[in-house]
Amino acid sequence: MAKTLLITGASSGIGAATAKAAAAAGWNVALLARSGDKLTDLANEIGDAALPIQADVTDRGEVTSAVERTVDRFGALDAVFANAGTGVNNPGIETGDPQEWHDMIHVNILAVLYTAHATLPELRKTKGNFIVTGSKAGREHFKGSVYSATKWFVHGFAGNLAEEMREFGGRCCVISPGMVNTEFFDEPKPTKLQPEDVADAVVFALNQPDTSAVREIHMMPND
Ligand code: NJP
Repeated sequence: MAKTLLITGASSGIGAATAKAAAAAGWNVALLARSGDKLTDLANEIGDAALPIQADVTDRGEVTSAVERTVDRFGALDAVFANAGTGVNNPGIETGDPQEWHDMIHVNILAVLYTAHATLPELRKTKGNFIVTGSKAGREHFKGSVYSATKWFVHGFAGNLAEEMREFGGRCCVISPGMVNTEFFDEPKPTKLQPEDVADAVVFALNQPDTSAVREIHMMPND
């Protein structure tokens, strides 16, 4: 029977590319994001293996109900890709906008916790895999960057969650890319790293045998 992967931030970029790559590798995919039309188009492209679920990951109730719908449709949950994220660059704390800090902390930190909280009971049953999108910015320091600080949280959390999941045979991996060619930035940035490259790395982590736990994948544009 096909295994099932729930992806947050599936409407574009890394999440959409991972949905296609995982489906091509034989996984069922539950697709979460706020942009329902984009999810419907993606699900139509993938076919019966895809379940589009419009959900805001900062709403705990919507995350919980998305997990229930996924298990109702596919029978189990074998893996999660907590990938939804948002970022605003500003030159420093003195000039930063506290509302933007709030939004980044809500999506990049709290929503990752909500996603883990809602999915762990299912992943415990399947000895599943929780993969989360960190960042090169979560391994280095940048002047006044709240975005970078949220990704440092993600890296710390992933390591601790890996230890928690290990107790029931589960696994946790953090993917930390450098700059990727997605809609993440208001203006396109010059980078060679493509969302499909990151998607292939996620599928690699997903398809490890039971004997192996890939804990972190750090990848950079080859330029
Ligand atoms: O960007 P983009 P990426 N509820 O903008 C979703 C990290 N990263 O693929 O809700 C639900 O194409 C949004 O969906 P929608 C980055 O931090 C990137 O590059 O429809 N979903 C969309 O599907 C992030 O964690 C780079 O607007 C919400 C997705 O998030 C991850 O990669 C480098 C949401 C964003 O897709 C994917 O970003 C790096 C909400 N409240 C790490 N808010 C890079 N691109 O260079 C947002 O190191 N989304």
